Amino acid sequence: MSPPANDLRILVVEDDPFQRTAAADLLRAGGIARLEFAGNGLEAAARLASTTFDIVLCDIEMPVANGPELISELSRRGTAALAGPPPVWVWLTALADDILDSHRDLMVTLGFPRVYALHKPLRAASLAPVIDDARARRASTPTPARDDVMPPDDDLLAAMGHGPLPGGDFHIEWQPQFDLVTGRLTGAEALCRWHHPVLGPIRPDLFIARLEALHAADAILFLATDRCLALQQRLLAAGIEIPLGVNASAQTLCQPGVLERFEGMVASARLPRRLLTIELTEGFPVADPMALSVALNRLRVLGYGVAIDDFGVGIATLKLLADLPFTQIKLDRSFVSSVDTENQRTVICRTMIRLALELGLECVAEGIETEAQRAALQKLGCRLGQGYLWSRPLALNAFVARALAATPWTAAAATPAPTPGSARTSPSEPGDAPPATH
Ligand code: G
Ligand code: G
Ligand code: MN
Repeated sequence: MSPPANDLRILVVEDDPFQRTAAADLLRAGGIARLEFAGNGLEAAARLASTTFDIVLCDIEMPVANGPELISELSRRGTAALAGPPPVWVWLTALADDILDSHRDLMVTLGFPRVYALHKPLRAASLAPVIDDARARRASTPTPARDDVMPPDDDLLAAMGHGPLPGGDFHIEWQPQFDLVTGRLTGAEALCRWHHPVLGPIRPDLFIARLEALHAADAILFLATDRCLALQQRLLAAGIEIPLGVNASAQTLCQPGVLERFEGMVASARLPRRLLTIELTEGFPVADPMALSVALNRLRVLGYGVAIDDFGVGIATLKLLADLPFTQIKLDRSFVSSVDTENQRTVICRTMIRLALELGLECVAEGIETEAQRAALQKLGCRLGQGYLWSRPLALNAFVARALAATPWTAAAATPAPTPGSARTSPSEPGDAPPATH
């Protein structure tokens, strides 16, 4: 059961005595008894380090140690910043929406799971959901999950088959992609997973970054490709013809011999190359732009699709898009997640979608979680997407079952509408009939 509101402990960070009294009156009228105050960001940081709060209501504009300075102080203090679990955080200001949004994102980045941004003057109606949220959080005893553990490199290399120890299981999961308008299955992305024998599932961004640093990430490209080819045989046998995406960094694609081996695998499987898309991941910097351009052009000439992953984040810049022969743009989740709520991001999404359309590229929105996001993206002209709204990444058999359930199926209906300038949808592309030998 949720605790009563009067059990909540709230910190109000506010320099102005009038505003402070107004907030206190409002909270006390709502039954909150345990109220504490700080007059600036430094006082607030000291209180947070010694006491556990359920909610913090924090002004952004303060003459001494304002909102940004408080963020910086909390970041500097690291794990010592908070005495207990993170409170529900509320920014209060009369400043413009973009500043509120930006402050909210910063707190999320700092690790605060629930962050609100409210305009002054504070009202009971806007505070009610915050109080409900804090009560619900108190009621559910949170189990602090440690999901940031990275096993030693030896385990990783062993799991990749490079070392003497059994390092656990690497496998691929499949996240289906859908037509935002018709709801049809249009493809899937292969995502690598590592289950460590002792520590359990390891976050992909952690182990993939280590593999990149060890120059060993080519192994997961080959693993993903191998599984893609096997899956494509099953899908084609069932009459299902959808492209599958595999991720690879610039570093991996530029490694000598990698493209040859990749192409050799696809050629032996006699898979039409247009049914494979290589997603250039955003994480690893491009050391040799010329080599990357050569690699992507080689893939295109052979008939593969090439996607710029997490567009707008990391290395996935307009410059990269301008220089390289992509066939698909993948809109990063960080933009998609607020496409329906934040004006600034809606504009950015609309512009990126238009850019894709005008360049004749497919546009795939990533991380769609709600119907509102889907509808907003559809309205902006984005045709394809993936995300928890439809499905998390699935184990092989679950994905195949889902694909089969989506039949009766016709290639024409499920393939995204051909776009001018996109070589992927042309029937005469060289990828259609790979040679048996190479
Ligand atoms: O599902 P998710 O948490 O899996 O993936 C986290 C990140 O890891 C994403 O940025 C994704 O692109 C990347 N990733 C997942 N699988 C692979 C892979 O096989 N190769 C590479 N290079 N990156 C991958
Ligand atoms: O390759 P890329 O960075 O785009 O990897 C996709 C990542 O996003 C994977 O980690 C995948 O598990 C994750 N993901 C896919 N759909 C969703 C979603 O709807 N919400 C969230 N939060 N993550 C998602
Ligand atoms: Mn990807």
